[in-house]
Amino acid sequence: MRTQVVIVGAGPAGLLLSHLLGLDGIDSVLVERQTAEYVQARIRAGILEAGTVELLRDAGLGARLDVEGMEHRGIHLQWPEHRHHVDFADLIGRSVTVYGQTEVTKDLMAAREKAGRPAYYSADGVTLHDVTGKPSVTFVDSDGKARRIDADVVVGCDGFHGPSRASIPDPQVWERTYPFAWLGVLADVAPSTDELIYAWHPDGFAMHSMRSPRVSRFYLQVAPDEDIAAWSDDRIWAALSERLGVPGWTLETGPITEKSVLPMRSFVATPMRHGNLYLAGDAAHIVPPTGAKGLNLAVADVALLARALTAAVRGDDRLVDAYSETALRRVWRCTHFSWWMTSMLHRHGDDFDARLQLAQLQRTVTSEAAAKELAENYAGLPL
Ligand code: FAS
Ligand code: PHB
Repeated sequence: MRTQVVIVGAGPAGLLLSHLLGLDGIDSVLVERQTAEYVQARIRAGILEAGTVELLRDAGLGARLDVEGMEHRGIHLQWPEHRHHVDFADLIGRSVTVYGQTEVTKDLMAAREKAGRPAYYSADGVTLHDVTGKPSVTFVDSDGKARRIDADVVVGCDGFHGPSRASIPDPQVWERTYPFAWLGVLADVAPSTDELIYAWHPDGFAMHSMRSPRVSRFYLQVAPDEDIAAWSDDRIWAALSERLGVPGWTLETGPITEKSVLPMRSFVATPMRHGNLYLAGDAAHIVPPTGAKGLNLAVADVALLARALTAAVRGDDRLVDAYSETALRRVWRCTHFSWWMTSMLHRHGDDFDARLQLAQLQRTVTSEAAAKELAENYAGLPL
């Protein structure tokens, strides 16, 4: 089989890249290790930056988002006895939208189906070949048939554990693992808050997010090697009530439908291009989810790369030649912001560290300049 762009990985980055290239008349083929059902069901990000919402709308993917997405003016920052709203719309004129990654993936999959763009799911043994010359990708398809796809370009959208990054010789890698993880909880209960609550607490960080007016999403800071079996539903609700509680406020509880432990790391690998191989999304970088950047950064990479590949097909290589350097400027900005939010809100170190964190929180909610810095980074810098 031959195509212009073969995309390894059909998560949000791969699916969106395929869609954007298709809008510009560029053919692509997606090759995904898992089943479509598995990819679609993975519970991950929940917040879309203003720029991400605009891009999805402009790409014809905004119909359900405009009906089911919940626009939020800002977030609540909290520590014991104190809860402060940081209003992004007032501060910088931009907001964020709550719309789960599962919904974005569902919309992207429906668009791919409708456009009839080819995708191989349940592909085994995906291997990249000759990425600096005439690239190809080989694999065994779901019927057990060996396949080879020849392409002008290969794009690795295969996440942190995919094979594409390994095809870049001598990458420079930066990594920071954190001394804690998140216990993620999904519950069939109406949110007890209008907008997200990020709570610093002596017992550990907690967050109240949501997915719809009837489904809430929570996170609890736990040990990096936490055994999820140690967290009964009762223990989860008790910890969330304690860490999120402020005088006069009650956390509503309900049936927990999913719980999982999510490791926390910062990771950046450069370059994001090697010959005719490009990386986008988690294949090149990972941020701790405290800043709600992971999915949005993947979208930003893909928006940049789609424009660059389209220009290259039309004979102008300036954007593809600048892709890695341009993408990495935003990657490092988002890596810093995610590290900053994570370091400010999670209990680690000693009491001196705790006082520094509380001082930073106090500064952020009382200084317009400090609040604007958070707002600009959280709502997202212009794409
Ligand atoms: P993805 O990892 O989503 O997609 C990569 C795709 O490549 C997958 O479908 C995978 O199956 C496929 N693949 C891997 N190896 C392959 C191979 N050998 N051959 C073919 N295909 C292969 N971000 C937030 O902002 N908030 C959150 O709360 C949050 N929670 C997260 C929880 C978890 C458990 C994880 C892992 C990430 C979370 N993230 C969160 C970050 C997440 O949203 C990512 O940023 C986002 O999924 C990035 O999208 P992709 O780059 O497409 O990578
Ligand atoms: C989520 O709703 O899953 C979510 C929201 C904000 C974050 C991380 C995750 O920073």
